Amino acid sequence: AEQAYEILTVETVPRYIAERPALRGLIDPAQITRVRDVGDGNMNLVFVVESSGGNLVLKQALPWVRIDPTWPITPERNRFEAQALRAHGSAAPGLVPAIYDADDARHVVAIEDLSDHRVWRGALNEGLRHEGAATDLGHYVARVAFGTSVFGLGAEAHKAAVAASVNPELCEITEDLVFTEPYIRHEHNKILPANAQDVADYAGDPRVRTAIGMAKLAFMTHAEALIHGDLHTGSVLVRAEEPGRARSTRAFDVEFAFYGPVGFDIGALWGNFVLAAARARALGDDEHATWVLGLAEEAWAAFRAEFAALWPGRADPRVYGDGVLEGFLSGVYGDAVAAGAAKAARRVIGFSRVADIETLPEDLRVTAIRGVLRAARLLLVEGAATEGPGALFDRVGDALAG
Ligand code: SR1
Ligand code: MG
Repeated sequence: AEQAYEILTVETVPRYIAERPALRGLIDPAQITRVRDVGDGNMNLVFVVESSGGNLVLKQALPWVRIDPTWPITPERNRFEAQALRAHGSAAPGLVPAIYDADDARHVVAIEDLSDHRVWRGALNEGLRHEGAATDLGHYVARVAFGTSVFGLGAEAHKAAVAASVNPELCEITEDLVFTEPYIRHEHNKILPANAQDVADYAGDPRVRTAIGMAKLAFMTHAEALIHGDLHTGSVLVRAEEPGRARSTRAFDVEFAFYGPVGFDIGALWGNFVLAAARARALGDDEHATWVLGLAEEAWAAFRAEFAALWPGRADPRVYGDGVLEGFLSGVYGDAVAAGAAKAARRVIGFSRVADIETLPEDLRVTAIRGVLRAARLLLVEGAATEGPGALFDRVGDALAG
């Protein structure tokens, strides 16, 4: 891929900060004590800049996928990230990192350093419980869903926001990796021989295929709100409550943001709870698996309650009465169930795997993948008809157990 701008390195970060007026005021380049390259995601460079006067994080989009440089991808995604961080920070203050600067020419955003938090996926995989994080995320999704929707913005501002947030390249990645490739023969798919029949049973089930087709259509057409677009547990930072310090939960990495179905964000969380629970079950920690699956209902209850609390402030209550609230929420629920299944299944069939499963020894990985696919099938085939996430994720627990 062509690279028409300078890529940051640990060595050049201090000069970069010195050249950016918005950053020079935050960090004195002469007082920088350390620059750490901490990028471990699929796509971007990330540096933590430490100074005696405070820290910040620089995130730079590469014009290719970081873990596969032969795969070109637009660095414009960094602009969507900045835009969505600002919109989400204003709709859901304290639930995303603060943004300090956005450099459209070098595709860099400068954001708050949250090194005293940890990535939720890793914490879940270690069996840790960050109580309240699922509630915080339910609130985050609700505030963003309401605040960026036609209900929160009104008709005119909503149209302008939709037009400014069309993010086709990143959406195409999701359309391909989540909703298409796992259901066709594709070079990205890596299937253990012992799971070949499990994948065939899942992806070959006509009911699964129809539900996934409908979920892809929803992803491409339900332009409800400026959703996060990639809200897996690796896109969440958590910090537990301590004496004298409140807990903190932040959604980050919003480069996939676009006007899409709110249920896709809820479903991303649910699908990743399934993966974490499958790991716990494979390791024999049923208690942790049950706790993790309980997060699905916790997130949903918080989302529902928060959205309903915001509802009285909606635009145009003449038309959008309380029946519309119920109709909207039940649409979100249906989208979330299908998205949850799709997001779990893609991580055990296609490109971009997760530590929850990949760090298991092979025999346990086979068991976990089998459970994830059984759970995904249950969600797609019977999920929307099951009474609420409590009952549904109890059944998911049974499906994981076999
Ligand atoms: C090219 S890899 C893309 C994947 O990584 C991100 O985390 C998203 O989940 C996306 O599907
Ligand atoms: Mg990401």
